[in-house]
Amino acid sequence: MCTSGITVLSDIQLGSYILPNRIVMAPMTRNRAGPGNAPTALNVEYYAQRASAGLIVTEASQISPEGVGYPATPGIYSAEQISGWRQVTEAVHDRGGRIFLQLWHVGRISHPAMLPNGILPVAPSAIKPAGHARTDAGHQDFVTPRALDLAEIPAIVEQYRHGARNAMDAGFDGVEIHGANGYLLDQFLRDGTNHRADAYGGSLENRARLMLEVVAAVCSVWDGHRVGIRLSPLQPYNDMYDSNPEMTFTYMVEQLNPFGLAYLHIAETGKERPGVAGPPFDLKLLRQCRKGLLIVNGEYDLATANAALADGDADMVAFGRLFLANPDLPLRFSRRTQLNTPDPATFYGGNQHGYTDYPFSDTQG
Ligand code: 8OZ
Repeated sequence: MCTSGITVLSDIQLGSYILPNRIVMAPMTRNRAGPGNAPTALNVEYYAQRASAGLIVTEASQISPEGVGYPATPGIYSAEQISGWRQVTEAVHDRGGRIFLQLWHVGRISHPAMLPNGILPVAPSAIKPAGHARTDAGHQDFVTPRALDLAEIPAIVEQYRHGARNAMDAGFDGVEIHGANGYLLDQFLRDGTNHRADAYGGSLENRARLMLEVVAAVCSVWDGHRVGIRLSPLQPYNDMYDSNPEMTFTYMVEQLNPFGLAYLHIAETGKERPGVAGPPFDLKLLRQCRKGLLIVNGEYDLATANAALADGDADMVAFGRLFLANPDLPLRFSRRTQLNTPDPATFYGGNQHGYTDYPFSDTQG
């Protein structure tokens, strides 16, 4: 039942920005960065085409060479990468858009073949994920990662701070901390992957510590109202599990409140497979814990997104596949034009095909 007149096309204030609509382009790995993991002119075109989003969140971008886990994903640690991203932010701003960079460290979801000098991936604990890494040389079984020493953790936090500063140099409007989907921060947070016995493991307070230190570091560079964070409480992807996601994630959301972040971004994936990533709970609980703006993401369409906004279950809705395939998604929603169909064969890697050649509605008959 609709309780307000708010729709995806209503404007919204996000921190100090007034956004023209509530449609977020979800972060999507597309594996099309250039040499040196730097964004290219092709990436500039892709993001510029989608500048009518209320907010673009970029694909996940590594904060260090040790944080890389997949081929041709962009980074935010080198001068070349900053300059590539600057072309992206300028093109998006020229078209009136807003864009946040997603800060990423994959932790154990990597392979020596992807890492400098063939080193082992790092993780909270030496627990090998089931499955395989996607390396430059094709799929290879995951390896057992190396548990980070307590003394190494401050340097990880510094990598996030450095990435955040580089994102500012590259002209972004803010940053999103990738705390989701089984990557490093999520590996620390959930107890299936964190078996540490020091200040970063064991109790929930300890498991949440790294993520909160990273948030504090990023907020030392950017005002909190230009920082978002993404969590995925029920996501089993990357062999993730938590014995009590309701407790873990309600705690985390409450701990985040004092930072005054621009938004909390919840990836809802996994709710359709209750029990796989841990005992299920109603994600709406997080809405109640959250003081501030909430973005939801997970297979929404125009009708379900409008219903979520009208019912007050979220403030903005992120679209992944639909935005990938429809560069002018807000216009199509406003005109209720038919949508292009996303082609999974071209999601990851390749060239402009399936990337920048999805038609705009005004170029279709
Ligand atoms: C799909 C393929 C590779 C990486 C995530 C960054 O799940 C990703 C990702 C998604 O957050």
